[in-house]
Parts: sequence; structure tokens; C-alpha cells
Amino acid sequence: MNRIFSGVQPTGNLHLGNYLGAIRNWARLQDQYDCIYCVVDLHAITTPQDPSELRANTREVTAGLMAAGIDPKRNIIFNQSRVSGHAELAWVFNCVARLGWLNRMTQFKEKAGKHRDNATVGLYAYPTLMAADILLYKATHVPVGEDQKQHLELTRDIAKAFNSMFGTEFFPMPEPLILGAARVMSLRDGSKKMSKSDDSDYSRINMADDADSIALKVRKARTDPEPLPESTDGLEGRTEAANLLGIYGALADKTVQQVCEEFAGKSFSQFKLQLIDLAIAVLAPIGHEMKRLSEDPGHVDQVLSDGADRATQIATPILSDVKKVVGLT
Ligand code: AQP
Repeated sequence: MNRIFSGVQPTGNLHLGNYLGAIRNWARLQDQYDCIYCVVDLHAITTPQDPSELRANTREVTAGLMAAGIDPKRNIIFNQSRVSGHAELAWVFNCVARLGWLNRMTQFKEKAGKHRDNATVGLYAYPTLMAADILLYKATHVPVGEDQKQHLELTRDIAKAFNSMFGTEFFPMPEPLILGAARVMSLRDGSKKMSKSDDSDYSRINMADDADSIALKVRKARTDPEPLPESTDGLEGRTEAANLLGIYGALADKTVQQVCEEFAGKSFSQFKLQLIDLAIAVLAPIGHEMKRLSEDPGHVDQVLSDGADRATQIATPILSDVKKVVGLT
């Protein structure tokens, strides 16, 4: 069976962007693939994290994955640091990947910003750890959004370079699974993506938000004074409007064109009422289940520990073969 690997960082509140861009699709893939879903805490510490918040976020993300319908029995859910093979294989890949390849990574440039010299070495080497995450399980498919495409390309380059350095066909080339997921933007600024680390909680709808918070955030979301257009052409240059229509479409499983046709000529206040109802219908049960799971941390920890055991069983023989290929054993 084809194997999927994907990860999410425990860096704060899971939000609607994480849900529509990744987690909802992960739940849909569990019927067709052997899935490994990882809470990537080693990636999280590439930027400073408060230790107790990191622990709490790891549990919260795990609860979010389960509340969104990912079954921890059929799939593997675990946190990355429990399987030491990720860090070990990443080191081998640090000795395969070239500086020039990493220098091209746009995400590092964006995240490090103007303070490049002050960024951690871990943030710079993030893509080699991501390559290790995927190849430690010889995953065949990786669901990726636009922002991760470049990193998956690098993973393939590393796999190719490893195979050619050691004259082997050891690593398969993981294929991207492009799911056409919407990129959800901030509710306060349509040019910025919705993000866990945005200071304003009004910029995002959290997966754990209750109905009242969802309604308040949608009501406060930025729009423009124009009515809703009858086709997507009328969304040109209207980033906030396009974002809200995109969110509605993704939640309703409709295209943005269909949403335009449904609401053509209506005002944003009318549209927002419908969006509030829909967002609550989809998200409130998830938030409710996350709350229930947060009251049972023992169960969540058990899921992570079982998942790590099962992940280790797959990773151990692969890492041991890598060590033989490289000459470490
Ligand atoms: N706004 C978004 N729209 C669509 N998809 C999104 N994802 C994140 N934000 C959006 C997708 O969610 C998955 C997990 O992301 P991540 O936690 O590994 O890191 P990220 O992309 O850096 O997410 P954040 O929320 O922006 O976190 P911070 O603020 O910590 O950097 C990925 O598949 C991602 O594409």
C-alpha cells in the first residue's frame, strides 16, 4: 500500500487554515493510504518555544487531529521527538545536502527575515529534517500545499543524491499529492496567511473556538464596501472578500464561482450570517471534541506513545539499513 507522511507543528492554536489546508484532507486520505501523521515538535523548536506551552500544544494538536476524524488506530499519530530516527537521519542528510540547495529555500528567507544571522541553525536546516521525516518511512506520497512544494523538491533531491553517492536505489522518490486546498488568509489582512503565530486572535478562527467566538470573529472580519460579485472576476484586487468567499466555498465543498453565483449582489453583512452558520456547523463539533479530549490528557498521551511505538517499528529497519549503506555499521 502507498504510504503517506505529513506533519503539523505544535506552535500554537490550530486554525481554520490548518484544517482546510491540511487536516481535513488528511482525514479524507485515511481510506486510501497507510497514513503517518506527525506532530513535528522538533520542527517547532527551530524558533523559540516555551517548554510548558510546547507540551500543551503537542497534546492540543493531537486532540485536533483526532477531533477532525483521523482515527489513531487505523493511522499512526505520534510526536516526532519520540522517534530518534528523525534526528539521526537528518544528520546523515545534513552531510548529503549542499549549502547552495538550502540557500534557495524561500521559507527560510521569509521566516528569518532581516535577522538572518540571528536565526537558528535548526531553522536553516529545517528542510533536511523534513526530508528525514518523509524518507525515514520510505513514504511514497506527501500531501503538500503551495508553501511546502519547494521542500518536497529538496527531499527528492536529497534522496537522489544519497542514492547516487552510495550507488543504490535505496530511497524511493516521494510524490507530491496536490490536493488543491485553499490557502486561508488572515481575517484582519487578506494579504497575510492565517497563522498560529499571528499576535491577533481575531486574525484566525481556531479549531477549538466555540460558536460564540466563531460568530464574533467572522462579524469582525475585514471586508470592503462593495456587494458580492456574480463571478470570480469581480474579486480581482479584493483580497479580504476573496478570502471569505474562499473559506465559505471550502467549508461547503463548493467552488468560489458557485459561491459568487449563490450570493451575487448581496451585502457582506447578509453573507456573513450564512458564513457564521456554516462555520459553526463544521467547526463547533470539532471544538467540542477537542475540549472533551483536553479533559483526558492520559488518553491523548497513550495515543502518542502507541503511535511512536508503531512508527519506530517501521523506522528502525530502514535506519539500520541506512547506517549499513553509509558505513556506520
Ligand atoms: N493559512 C493557511 N492556509 C492553508 N493551509 C495552511 N497551513 C498552515 N497555514 C495555512 C497548512 O497546515 C499544515 C501544517 O502547518 P504547520 O503547522 O506545519 O506550519 P505552518 O505552515 O508554518 O503553519 P502556521 O499556522 O503558519 O504556523 P506558524 O505560525 O507557527 O508558522 C501545512 O500543510 C500548511 O501548509
